[in-house]
Amino acid sequence: MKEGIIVSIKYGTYTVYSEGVFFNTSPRGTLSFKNKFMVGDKVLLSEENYIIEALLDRKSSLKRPMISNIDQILLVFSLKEPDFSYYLAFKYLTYANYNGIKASLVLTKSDKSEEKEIDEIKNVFSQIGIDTYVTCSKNSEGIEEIKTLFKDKISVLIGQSGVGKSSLLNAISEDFSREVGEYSIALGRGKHQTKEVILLPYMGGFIADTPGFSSLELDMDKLDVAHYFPSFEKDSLNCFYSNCLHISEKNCKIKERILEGKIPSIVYDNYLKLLEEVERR
Ligand SMILES: Nc1nc2c(ncn2[C@@H]2O[C@H](COP(=O)(O)OP(=O)(O)OP(=O)(O)O)[C@@H](O)[C@H]2O)c(=O)[nH]1
Ligand SMILES: [Mg+2]
Ligand SMILES: [Zn+2]
Repeated sequence: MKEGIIVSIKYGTYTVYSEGVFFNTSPRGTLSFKNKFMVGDKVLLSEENYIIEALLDRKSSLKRPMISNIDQILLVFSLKEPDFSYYLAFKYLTYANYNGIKASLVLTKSDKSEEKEIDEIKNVFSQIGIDTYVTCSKNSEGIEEIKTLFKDKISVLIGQSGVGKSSLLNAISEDFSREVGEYSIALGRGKHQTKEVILLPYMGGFIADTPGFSSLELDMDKLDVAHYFPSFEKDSLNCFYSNCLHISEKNCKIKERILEGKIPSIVYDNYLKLLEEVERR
């Protein structure tokens, strides 16, 4: 048997990458009844006919976008068109944290933004230990730096439609030839150009291009948010109440840190907003 990884699933065709070769195949009948395969799945192929014979254990998996065995998430946000949103950034970071996957921020379209705005965003996220990379697919700013992140890892680009995920991939390597869509000012979003998750082999690892989504429904409750909100994880374990929501409970470690000025107020404001959203649902 040959080990490989599913890089795309489209119209019943499973493309598996193994030892530098792409195989268009499908799982053995009984196997596809038992399992729902996803891009990122490690599988075993028969040496005779390259049929998928087994699904190997998943290290991790995400529902949206649907993908498995991810080492890192790059949350892609444009500075303009669409405008950067702190709220969405915190929401996606909470989602990544909840799923136990390391996430960093990639800001795109730096050609459309002011230095001052970029520094402000970087400053907020560096205070809570999140790496931020600034890029431009038009003038190649930050592209060389970002290339080094992908070595030997499975990385996924996640972000709204039109932020420039596919453009970023094209800037990283001409070989990718990803289709790029227009951002519509009238609609305030991209045109959902990328329709399927696909893994692209790169520097001993893979980068996933994914469809942008316009809304992310969190399947978390308030306590999950209170625990997995970026930079809350460690301290929230030391709050007096184990179900502390860090609002006005006594001996709350998160509130202490805010009063000491160790958490920027924009972080806490967005936390309260996310709690509210989860409660409304
Ligand atoms: N000015 C500028 N425009 C950019 C940059 N990167 C991407 N764009 C434009 O943004 C629009 C959307 O780019 P895409 O790469 O298709 O965005 P996407 O995130 O892949 O969108 P979906 O596939 O719909 O999720 C296109 O018109 C790009 O030309 C950039 O760095 N600067
Ligand atoms: Mg795209
Ligand atoms: Zn608390």
